[in-house]
Amino acid sequence: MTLVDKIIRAHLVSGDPRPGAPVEIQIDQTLTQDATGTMTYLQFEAIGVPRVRTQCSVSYVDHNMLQQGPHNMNDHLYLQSVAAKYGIWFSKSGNGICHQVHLERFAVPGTTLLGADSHTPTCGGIGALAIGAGGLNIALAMAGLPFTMLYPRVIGVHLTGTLPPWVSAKDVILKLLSLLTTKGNVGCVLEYFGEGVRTLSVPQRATITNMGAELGVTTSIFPSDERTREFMKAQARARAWKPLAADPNAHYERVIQLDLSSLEPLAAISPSPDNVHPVRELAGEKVSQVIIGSCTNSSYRDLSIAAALLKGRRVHPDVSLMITPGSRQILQMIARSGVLETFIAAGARILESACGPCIGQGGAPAEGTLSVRTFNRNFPGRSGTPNDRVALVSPEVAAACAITGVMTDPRTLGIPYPEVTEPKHYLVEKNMFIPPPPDGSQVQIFRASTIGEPPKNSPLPPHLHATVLLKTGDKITTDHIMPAGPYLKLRSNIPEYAKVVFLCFNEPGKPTFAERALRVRDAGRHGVILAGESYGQGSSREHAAICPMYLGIKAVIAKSFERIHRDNLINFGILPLLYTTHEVYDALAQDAEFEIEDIRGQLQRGDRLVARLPNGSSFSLHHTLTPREIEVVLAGGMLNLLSAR
Ligand code: MIC
Ligand code: SF4
Repeated sequence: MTLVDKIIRAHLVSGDPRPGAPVEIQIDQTLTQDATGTMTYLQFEAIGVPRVRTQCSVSYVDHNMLQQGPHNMNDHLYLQSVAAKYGIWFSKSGNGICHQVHLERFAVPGTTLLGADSHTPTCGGIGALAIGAGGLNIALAMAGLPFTMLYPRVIGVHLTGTLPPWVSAKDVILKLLSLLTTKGNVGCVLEYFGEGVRTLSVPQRATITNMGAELGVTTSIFPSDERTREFMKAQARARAWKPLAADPNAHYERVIQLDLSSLEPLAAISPSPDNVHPVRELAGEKVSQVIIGSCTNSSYRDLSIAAALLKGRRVHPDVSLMITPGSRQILQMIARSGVLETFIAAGARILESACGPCIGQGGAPAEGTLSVRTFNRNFPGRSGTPNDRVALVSPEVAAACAITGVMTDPRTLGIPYPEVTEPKHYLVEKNMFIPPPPDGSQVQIFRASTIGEPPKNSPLPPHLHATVLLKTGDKITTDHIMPAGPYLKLRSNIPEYAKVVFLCFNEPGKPTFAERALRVRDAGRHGVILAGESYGQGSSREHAAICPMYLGIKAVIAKSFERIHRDNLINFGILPLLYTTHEVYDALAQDAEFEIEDIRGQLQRGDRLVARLPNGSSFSLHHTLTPREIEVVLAGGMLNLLSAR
């Protein structure tokens, strides 16, 4: 058995453990962050169980931290009170990025973790089966219900060799992104094995599993070995460690061979994390901004190696260098070790331990300039600047660019490779965690005017009178559907947030997508979206389904869907439909109208749907919905289905 087989079988509630088959698994731990958390907990409240039924649930505050206006802090106080009431750990704003902190304090090898954030697989670095999902799925898991997923196809990644100097974990995942791309990996899990594994520390492994999210895989996982034990011991959690590995003759669907010694510094350039080039080929391009941070690359080691390069040097006059430590533990440790002092002396700007510029909360680059970041995403406009140019790199490359002011392969600097070792002891204290009280039943929930109710959907209508509201191409990300940045503060207010659905496709002087959608809805028709391959890449934000639902969207028709977003659409009663021939895509223009008669009956009868155009001709669509998913869509979403029971 693979490691994935072992963990899934140990958590199997129902289903046939065979690749591609739906299975239900028990969830041990959950995590949420504030930007997805408010909706998650509003839905959890609606489900109505008195206390969480997981082994451990944690609510983090790390995304919305700017507190311009009351929105953010209203959310934080709401989250804190819900956590106390329902038995959830609360990690206060400033304590760090959810994935980094969860790895440090809570993640356990061999457990299942479901998180309301697409980078939840970070904890695969410690040997947990860590999966990102929409908030409603997290709410259901907290209520003790199993999580439904397709039994994954497990791809083995056989690591050999050792990373050469100046090459780091980021280059491993960038290499895999160049090989596998961001499309076509739905339903797979990457499982790492081989003698190269033990050359990587847990934080390095976590960089790799974190950015595995960009491949679109369900998760990525490393075995739990001596290095894992070392890390957990240094975090004063050795007792929670256990060894875990695939059987020596484990069967993988396929195996990718990766010799760590053969890698070199790489960079992924906008518009996609799979647009990967060797840094040496980009060398010399002027850089205006460098940011070292995010849940991908802000570990103690990452910041220490960047500081080692900057020691005794200064940031190039034309570069703005920003640092966001991944957690308060790391911030305190770099304060003690002198790394922080080195950054300050070199001319870096120190931001707080949070997502910050990674989710467009400040740090937008100047127009037409290159921003070099140690982050995981470079989707268009995500930085806050339209037509941005963002390079995703390792901390080593980022620090080199900060010194020279141009894209730089650090191997060319002539600096001896700094020796940075993992700390034997991390600084462990829990000042910014609030453990749940033994009995929360008397806790009053904090409610505020900026926090709305989760909107309700109506059941799927008997006939679909479809109007194509938008025709888009391939690789539409959830950042295209629901922008973050300045709009992030609207996450708890669906009617307001819905106004910016597909903002990037709005044209000046013309009605917005939201206005057109409401007009179609009020005319008694049903808005649909037509898209290409890999619709819904990126974030787990269920707002990319809730807000379109609020605007009356009933179906998305695409060539293929990404896993989390497909689940979110179904959870909120929006049909993910597929076309088999490209002719259907070509035949339908924006504003086209068509009818799907007796859509409810057609869905129940089979996987094909016949649609009719106004000229009388017809075309067919199909779906891959399970009987359970059909039930959810017919009811108009999971909450409707649950309340009907
Ligand atoms: C992201 O990196 O896009 C986010 C912001 O962390 C999201 C969650 C969100 O949209 O709130 C994610 O990755 O799931
Ligand atoms: Fe936060 Fe960025 Fe990580 Fe998302 S990818 S959790 S925004 S640091």
